[in-house]
Amino acid sequence: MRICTQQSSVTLKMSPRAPLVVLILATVAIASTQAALTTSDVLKSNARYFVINDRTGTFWQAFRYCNSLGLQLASVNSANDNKALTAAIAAAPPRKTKGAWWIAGTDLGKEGDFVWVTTQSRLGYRTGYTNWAAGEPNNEFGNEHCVEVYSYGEWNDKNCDVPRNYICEKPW
Ligand SMILES: [Ca+2]
Ligand SMILES: [Ca+2]
Repeated sequence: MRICTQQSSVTLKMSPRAPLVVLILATVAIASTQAALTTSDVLKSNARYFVINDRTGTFWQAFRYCNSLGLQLASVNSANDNKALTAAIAAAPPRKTKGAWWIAGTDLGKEGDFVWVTTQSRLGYRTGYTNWAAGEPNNEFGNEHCVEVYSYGEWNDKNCDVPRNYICEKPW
């Protein structure tokens, strides 16, 4: 023990005494938001669906934002479309909010009669394809008139004023 202590003491004496520097690492909240999508990004992209995870809005705010990019709120007309939509959700940058994404379905015109507001065609028109979650649409509280899609691709009618991320598509 004694020998050890002495050796230790010698080592300390021989070492240059560096000043103790305490580095305080400030937690810098680096904005993890994605760069906002621009019309030029849209024009360059071959994608059909654009998942907007850097902002939220009501159904109509989502509608207008998509239009401002030369896009429209997303519609889904087949199982293939829905597959592409869920793939786009999975590939999108992470987001801070929970919940589903607005797509273009609504029954604001006539209760229970859902149309794509962008094309004025009924959900399932021609293809018969819809992908409602079990028990939906249920018009809960008599106040659900806009369609959201869950990450796994099923649809729900929801209060149009609830803030949501949303999905735009290239019109064709
Ligand atoms: Ca409704
Ligand atoms: Ca519902």
